[in-house]
Formats: sequence, structure tokens, C-alpha cells
Amino acid sequence: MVQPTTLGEFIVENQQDFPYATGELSHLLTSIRLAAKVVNREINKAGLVDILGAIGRDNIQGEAQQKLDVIANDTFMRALRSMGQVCGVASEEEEYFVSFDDDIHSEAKYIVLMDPLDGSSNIDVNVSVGTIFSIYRRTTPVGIPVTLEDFLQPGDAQVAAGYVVYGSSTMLVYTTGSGVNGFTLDPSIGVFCLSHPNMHIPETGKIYSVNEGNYVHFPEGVKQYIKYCQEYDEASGRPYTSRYIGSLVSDFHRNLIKGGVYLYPTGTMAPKGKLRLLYECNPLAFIVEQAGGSATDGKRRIMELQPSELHERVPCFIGSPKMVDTAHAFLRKYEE
Ligand code: P6P
Repeated sequence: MVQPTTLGEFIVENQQDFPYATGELSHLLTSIRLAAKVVNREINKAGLVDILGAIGRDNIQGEAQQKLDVIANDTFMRALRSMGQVCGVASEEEEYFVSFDDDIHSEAKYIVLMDPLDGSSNIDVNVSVGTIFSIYRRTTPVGIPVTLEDFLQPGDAQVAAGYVVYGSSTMLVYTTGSGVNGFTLDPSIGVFCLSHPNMHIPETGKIYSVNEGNYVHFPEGVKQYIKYCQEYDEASGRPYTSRYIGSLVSDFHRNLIKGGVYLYPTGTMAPKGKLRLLYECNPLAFIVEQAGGSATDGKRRIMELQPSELHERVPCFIGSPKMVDTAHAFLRKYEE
């Protein structure tokens, strides 16, 4: 039996694809790999150990913080601090960025932004959740503490991005700008194995993902696009299928493999949309564009947007390029 390529082997074999490859990014990805395995273990036993449910406090987003949210945040924070490549981390679970100010880390050149456990409201009902991460080079000189400026970079400046989906199997999918590759955790040996080499999203698809419970709050163009998806048209394979898990990573991952579009538009309930630009939209936009897809805020590429604050929200239309384009046409036609 041919031994599958492990994530560790893949990182080393492909580090020359990354400009200025000095092995530091490889070490950084290795720390993320380790943290993903630890979080996977905690998620898999969550139903057995009293770590389900909220811990009685809210996170920066004002959302009830689930115990696993905190465990995931602390696990990734610890793993990233343990390696000398990172000088600071921003997280959905932290109000401000965390600066690693000791001598070793202040010489580090990478920063990481992450959503350590996205979709955590699904934890107690055993629906898949995910981790999303985004890696940049710092813009300020090494040797001084990292600053907010280092974190407020447009998505086009990312050097790597990825996600872990803790689903029926646990997968880590990432890009360093030379395509997208997926690795499935073999729990019998605790190793991520290359299972989805060179991933590409289908140019179009028959799945649309949106929380239709917010329909009445959507812009008219979004409402009309949803109706378009639901109309019968044999030639274009409509009506499309509506699939919405309520876990961004899971909805995104399904669409990446099968083709589809995920929408989180503006609405009176979410005047700027709900998804976070820095640690949800930008990393997934990097991945989807590397896989041949599109990611916009309804007008502009997500990765062109200049962030102004850590936790800012943006509308998000992401997935198969032809489906994103069709959604755009409706937005333009009914622009309010
Ligand atoms: P709604 C989870 O909180 C999340 O950020 C994404 O994982 C998910 O796609 C979205 O919010 C669900 O939001 O408003 O539809 O419940």
C-alpha cells in the first residue's frame, strides 16, 4: 500500500514554493497542525466531559462563550507562542491582539489572525465546527512589539491561510499561494494525510447557502437572487438546493468540493453583514481564489478591502465564480 504523504512531509517538500522560504513558515504551520489535533481531541470528547455549554461569560463579540471556544483559543495561542516564528496573534475570542513581547518573539516576522472555533453555537448539538487562520508578515520592523498596523493588512498580503473542519472526519485545508491542498486526520496514527491534492472549486454549482430566516431583512438584489435560485429552469439545473449548516467552515468546505455559493449579506439585523473580515472572510477568500473561486463583499474583492479595525464585519459572497457573478448581477440590477 502506498504510504500517503503526511502534512509534515508536504510542508517540507513544498516550502520552496514560498518566497523567502527559510523554514519559519513551515514551523509555524507545524504548530497549527499540532493545535488542530489537540482541539480535535477536545471536541471529540466534549459530549463525555463537562466542557459542553457556555462558561457564563461573553466574548468580545457579546456572544456566550462556549467552554470549547476558550479551550480552542488557548490551545492555538499556546501552540503559536511555543514556536519562535510568531510575534503576535489576533483572535475572535480576544478583544485586542496578543503581542508576544519577549526577546525571541519580538524578532519573529509572522503574525496570525484566527477564529479558533467558528460555529461554536453548534457544539452542543454535535454539528461540525471549524478553525480558521490567516498568516501575514509583520509590516513594522522586527525587534519592537507588534502593533495594530501589523494586523490591519488587506487580504492580498496574506502569506498563508487555512481552516480545520471538525466534521465526520477532521480535515486541514490550506494555501501558501501555490494552490490549495486538503489533509485528512487519520485518528489511528494521529497524522494528517494528503487526501485532497490541488483542490479546485467547480466553476458553477447547484447549492446556495444563506440563512433564509433573515430574508425580509436582505437587500432587494439578494432577495431576487434567492428567488432566481428557487425558480425552475431545467437548462441551468434550477431550482438549486439550499444547504445551510450555520457553520461557515462546513458550508464553505462543502461548496469548495461540490460547487456552490455562500452568502452572508447585509440586513437590518446585520447592517454590515455578520462575518469578520480579518479572520473569517480574508482567509477563506485566499483559499477560494487559489482554488479558482471568487469572494467579494457584493462589489469588491474581499482581499482588496483595507481593514480599519480587528473585528470589523463585511458582507460576504463566496464560492463558485459563476454563481458569485450571477449574484452580483442581481445586486447591481436592484441596487438601492
Ligand atoms: P446566522 C457562526 O457564528 C458564524 O460566524 C458562521 O460560522 C455561520 O456561517 C454564521 O455565523 C451563522 O450565522 O446568523 O445564520 O446564525
